[in-house]
Amino acid sequence: MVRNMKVALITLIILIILAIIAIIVIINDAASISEENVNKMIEDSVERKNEITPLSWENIKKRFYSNPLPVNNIGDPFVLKASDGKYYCYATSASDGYKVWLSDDLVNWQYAGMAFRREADSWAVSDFWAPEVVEYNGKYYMFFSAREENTKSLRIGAAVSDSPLGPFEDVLKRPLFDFGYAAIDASVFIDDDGKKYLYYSRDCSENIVNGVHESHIYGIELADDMLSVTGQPVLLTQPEQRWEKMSGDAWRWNEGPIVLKRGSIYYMFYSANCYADATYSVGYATSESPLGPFKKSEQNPILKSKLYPDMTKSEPLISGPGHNSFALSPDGKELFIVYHTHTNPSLGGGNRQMNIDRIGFRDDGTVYVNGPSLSPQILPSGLGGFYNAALEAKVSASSVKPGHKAESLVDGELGFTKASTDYDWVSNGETEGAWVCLEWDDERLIDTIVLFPSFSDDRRIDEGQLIIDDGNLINNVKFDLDAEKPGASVIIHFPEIKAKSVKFVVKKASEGVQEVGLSEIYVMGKTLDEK
Ligand SMILES: [Ca+2]
Repeated sequence: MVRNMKVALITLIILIILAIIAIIVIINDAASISEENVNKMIEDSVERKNEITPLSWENIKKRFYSNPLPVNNIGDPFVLKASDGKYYCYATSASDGYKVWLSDDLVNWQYAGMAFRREADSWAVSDFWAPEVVEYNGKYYMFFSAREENTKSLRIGAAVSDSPLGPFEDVLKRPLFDFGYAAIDASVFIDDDGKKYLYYSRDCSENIVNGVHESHIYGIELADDMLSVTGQPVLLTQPEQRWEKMSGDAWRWNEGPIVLKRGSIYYMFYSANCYADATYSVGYATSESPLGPFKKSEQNPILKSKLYPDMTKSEPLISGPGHNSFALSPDGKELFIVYHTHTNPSLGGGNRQMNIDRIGFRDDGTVYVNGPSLSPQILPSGLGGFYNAALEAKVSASSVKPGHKAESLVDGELGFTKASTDYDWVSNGETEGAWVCLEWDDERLIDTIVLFPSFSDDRRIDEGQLIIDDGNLINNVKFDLDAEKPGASVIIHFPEIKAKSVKFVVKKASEGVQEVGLSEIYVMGKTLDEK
C-alpha cells in the first residue's frame, strides 16, 4: 500500500517536471521569434496567397447612385451649380411657372418650392417650358419659354432673383426679344472674353420649310445687362442627319441647345425628334466660333433610347433621353450630362424624370456619354471620402491588340455604344490568362474594384481573378451582369487594404471569343489627408 503510494507520488512528480519543461520550451520558442522569422512567415503566407472574401453589396451601395433621380413629372431638367456649392434644378414643371429642386451632391434632391410664378397680368400665360438659370454678378437670371397672350405665340422671357431659389421676377414685363416667330429653349453661354450668347430654338409650330414643320437652332449675342440682345440672330443648325428625321415627314426638330467650350472649340449639344417619342435623342455640333458655322458630329446621336436586350418587348427599356444640361461633380473633376427620360417608356409623352451620367471628351475631341444608364454608378467624385485611384496608376497588360491601348482602362469612357469599342483595352488574340495590371509608386488604401465590360459581345469575359499586391487573391470574379441594367459593372468590395498594385487575370472567356476586352477599371481608394 505504502509502496504503491510512493510509485504514484514519483509518477506525479515526474509528470509535473515534464509539464514544466514543456512550458519552458514553448516560452523559449516564442521568445526566439526574430525579425528574420517574421519575414519568413510573411513570405510563406504570400506563397500560400491570402484569399479575400468580398463583402456584400449592402456594405457599398451608399457609394453609388442609380437613374432615374428623384425629380419627377418634369421635362427639360436644367441644373445650376451655384457659387454656394449647391445644385439647383429647374424644369418644365408647372402650368404657371417653375418649380426648383435643391441638392448638395447632384444625386439626392429635395423639392424647394416654386422659383417663379407668373403674375396675374403677365404677358406669359401658359406653356412654361425649359427654364435655365445663369448666375452673374451676384444675381440669378432665369430664361424661360412661355406663350404670349397677345400673339398666342411662344416667346422667351427673362426673370431675375437675388436667390437661386427665387422668387424670380419678370423684370421686363414683356418677351426678351421678338423676331416675329415662335422661339423657345433659351440657353446662355458666357465666353472667356466675357461676351454672352443666347441660343434658342425657332419653334416648328410656326416655322414651315418646304411644307415641313421644322425647329431650327439660332444664336444671338446677349448684352452685358443680360436682359437684351444685340445684333441679328444667326441660324446654326436644322434637321439634316438621318437620326434627326425619325418623327416622320411632317415635323422635325433641332431644339434644346446648350453650349460648352473646350479649349478653343465650341460644342453645341441639342435634341432632335419629338420630345414625346422614344426617338428623342441628343447630338452635338462643333465650331471654332460661338455663332458658327457648326458642324454636326458623324457619331450622332450620342444619347438615345435603349431597347430591351432580348428584343422581346415592343416598348423601349429607356425612352426618349434628351433636352440636356450639364453639371460638374462636387470636386469639379467630372462632368455630368443631365437629361430627362419618359417615366413610362411604353407611353412616352410629357411625364418625364431626371437622369445624370458621366460625359467626356476623347483625345480626338469627340464626345462620349456613359449612358443612358439604369445600373448603379459610382457617386460623382468628391463625395464620401473616396476617389478613383486607378486614374493615378501605371497601366500595363499581357498584350494589346494593335490600334488599342491599355490606358483605355482609365480614360473614363465605359462601354455604352458601338463607338466606345474602339476605346476598349483589347487583348491581342489572348483569352484565358490575359491580364491587366494597375501599379502605383506608393501605397493606396483601397476597398473596391469595379470592372466595366466591353460593349462588344465578341470580347466578353465570363470569369476572372483579382490579385492585389501579389499576395491577396479574389477568386470567382464573375461577369454575370444584368443585361436589362445598361452600364452594369462587376463591383468587388472588400475590407480596406494597402496596395501598390491590382492585377486582373481572365480565367474564363465567353465561348467562341477570339479576344477579350474591358472598357474601364475603377479602384476606389480612401482619400488620404494630404489629398
Ligand atoms: Ca475606358
